[in-house]
Amino acid sequence: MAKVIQGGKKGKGIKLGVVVSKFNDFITSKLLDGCLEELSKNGVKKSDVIVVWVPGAWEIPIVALQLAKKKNIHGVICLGAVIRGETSHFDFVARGACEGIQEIALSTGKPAILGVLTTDTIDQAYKRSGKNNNKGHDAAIAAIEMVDALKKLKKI
Ligand code: INI
Repeated sequence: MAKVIQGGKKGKGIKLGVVVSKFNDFITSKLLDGCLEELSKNGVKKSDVIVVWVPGAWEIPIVALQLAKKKNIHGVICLGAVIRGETSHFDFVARGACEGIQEIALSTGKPAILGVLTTDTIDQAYKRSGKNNNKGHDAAIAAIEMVDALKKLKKI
């Protein structure tokens, strides 16, 4: 019988950092609400979550890295909204943020969850930050599951 490992939705005792960008805050504040609500629903204590606001998605990785390096933080959730404009700026910011976040996970061994929307339009961003479809909510679940899965992996 194969040994199967999967992270559960057990948030109790998990300490997380949440980094959220001010740029497009009409979207990112909704991602943050969805994220915090879901963390709480799954047993993560409010006092175990630290939220840091940064200017834009470009600035997310440096702060998320500092948080992820801390002993008492199990993982970080990164929330942002990069919306395509008329220039290639979008591509640089989106790629820098996403690759930076991935690098944090690989260099620290802690989950760094990608909750940065990269959309062509504001409408697409709205659709992914609403009550029923909210990527902040998905990011919260991913963080809890990953912390649990990595904890289990350490034990084998
Ligand atoms: N930052 C975002 O979070 N989303 C965007 O859509 C965006 N665009 O399109 O420019 C954006 N730019 C700002 C960037 O993240 C930095 O804050 C800025 O360049 C200062 O370093």
